[in-house]
Amino acid sequence: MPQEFDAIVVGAGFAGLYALYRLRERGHTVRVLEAASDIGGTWFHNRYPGARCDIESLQYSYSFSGEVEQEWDWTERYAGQPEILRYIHHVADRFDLRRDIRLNAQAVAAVFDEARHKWRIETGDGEAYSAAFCIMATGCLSVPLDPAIPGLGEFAGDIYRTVDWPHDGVDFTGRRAGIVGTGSSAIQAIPIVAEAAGELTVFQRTANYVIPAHNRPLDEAERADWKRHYPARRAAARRTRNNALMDHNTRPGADMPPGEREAVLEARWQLGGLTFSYGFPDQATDRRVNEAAADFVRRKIAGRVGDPETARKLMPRDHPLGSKRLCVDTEYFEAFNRPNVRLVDLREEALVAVEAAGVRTERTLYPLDALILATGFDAMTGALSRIDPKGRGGRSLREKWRVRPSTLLGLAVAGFPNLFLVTGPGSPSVLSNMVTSAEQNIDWIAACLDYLRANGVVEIEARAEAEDAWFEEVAAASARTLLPEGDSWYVGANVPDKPRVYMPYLGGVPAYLDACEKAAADGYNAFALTPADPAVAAE
Ligand code: NA7
Repeated sequence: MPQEFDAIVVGAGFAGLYALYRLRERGHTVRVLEAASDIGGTWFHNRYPGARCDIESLQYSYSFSGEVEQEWDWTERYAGQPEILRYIHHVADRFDLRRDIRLNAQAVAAVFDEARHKWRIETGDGEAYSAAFCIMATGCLSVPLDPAIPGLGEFAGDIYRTVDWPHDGVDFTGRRAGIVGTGSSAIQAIPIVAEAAGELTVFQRTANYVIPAHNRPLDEAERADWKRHYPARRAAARRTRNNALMDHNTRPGADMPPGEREAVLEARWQLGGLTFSYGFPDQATDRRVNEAAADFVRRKIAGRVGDPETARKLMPRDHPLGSKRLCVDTEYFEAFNRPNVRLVDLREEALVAVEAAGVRTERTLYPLDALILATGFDAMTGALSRIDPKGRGGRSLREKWRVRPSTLLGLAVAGFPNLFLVTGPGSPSVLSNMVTSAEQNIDWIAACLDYLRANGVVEIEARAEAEDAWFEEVAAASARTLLPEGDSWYVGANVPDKPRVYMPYLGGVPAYLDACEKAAADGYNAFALTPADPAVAAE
């Protein structure tokens, strides 16, 4: 017999832990199912050297508890993985969350039982659970992709994946290391591996726009200032496009004299990190402004890399700035000035295969002792497609999303009653501060469950026409920008056969929050609500 709960939450990262806290507080019985051997989600898995958040720590943290805000002291502007994981453990302990979390319990199947209005969820460890509601807090970057490179299995050295790095670290001293990928993970790892390794060969397919983090320790005065102003700053952040205070400029770049535009870009560069996206409100929509920012970054690369030929290869030219996620670095380009680091441009010499001795390109064999894969994720839809929930009439979510990843507000899917997503496709999600956006989604879900309970509703399901309308809205928001042009994980370009759809909602957090609020305030008109069946209720 399955174990019965009011709600099952899949995933014990930032989102799943908050879902547990919030739903438990509202009087629901909840069980969290976590595939890993401990909590933390992204921050449990991604332990590669240099792993660090690209949103500032004072903002990339829970807002639901004033006490936690006051008692936790972030040590750096951008927190590293160990510190974020410590924070997650602190919150879990403080609110006694662990007692309702089952670890090593990977959800492998989820089937909606229409007669009972309940989800049945099975885990890889052979357990079964039943609940009226299933909340998928499965993460947006949680299913890693091994690259389709022939011969990976032939490699005689060690293969490491950034996403499941050995917990006690790797000693690269004196070894010939190679790394495939130059996305955010690789860009953080490369300078650190380069310092340790005998040699490091970087295999780059696409050069990326990379902005310096200017990471630094936080001092007591800065922390105290944030602690004094947290409520007001969180509220202000929710009125920004991305749920984060990043000093968003409001003056368009299009009509600015070039000298002035350059000054704005230089100021952004000095601010560092993702703030570079918010130098001009038209940077993502006006090609000339975007190109001015892109050209600025290329010139900075030229200034940071000693060898002009290497600098040229490191300059992105084939996609608008921001159409792949901006990377945030500490000494990334400087690593290429080291005598033990070499760049292989796979656009000039394609990767042919991995062999026992190393990586072979069209030109030569690069002998290696260790190979690091930093090759990305099946983003936003990957985790759910893998579980493949079966909704009304046995309908498969994987099959539905094979056509297009449509949702209503990134929260619900037509054909899948009582299933909720957190930061799903069609919400601002990965374009925003994920912690705050997850909290907002979960607060919406919790309020919805209150409403259903108060009104004797046993089923809630997104209406297909409402979902279609929201999908069009999401598509229109991205069509107003240059951002779908890049072959990014935002559009699923890194996964063979994935439909090319810009998945996150680009209309900004305020518009999204308005839409969520409206969807609740009008009595959930965009959803079909089913009242309790007296026969089942009497059981
Ligand atoms: P990303 O950003 O998806 O980067 C993956 C990298 O791996 C990227 O440079 C890819 O090149 C490269 N890649 C993937 N497959 C191959 C093959 N077959 N050959 C060569 N190179 C390949 O993942 P990250 O983990 O770095 O970052 C993910 C997000 O985590 C990041 O955006 C932040 O939000 C945090 P490509 O660009 O596809 O040519």
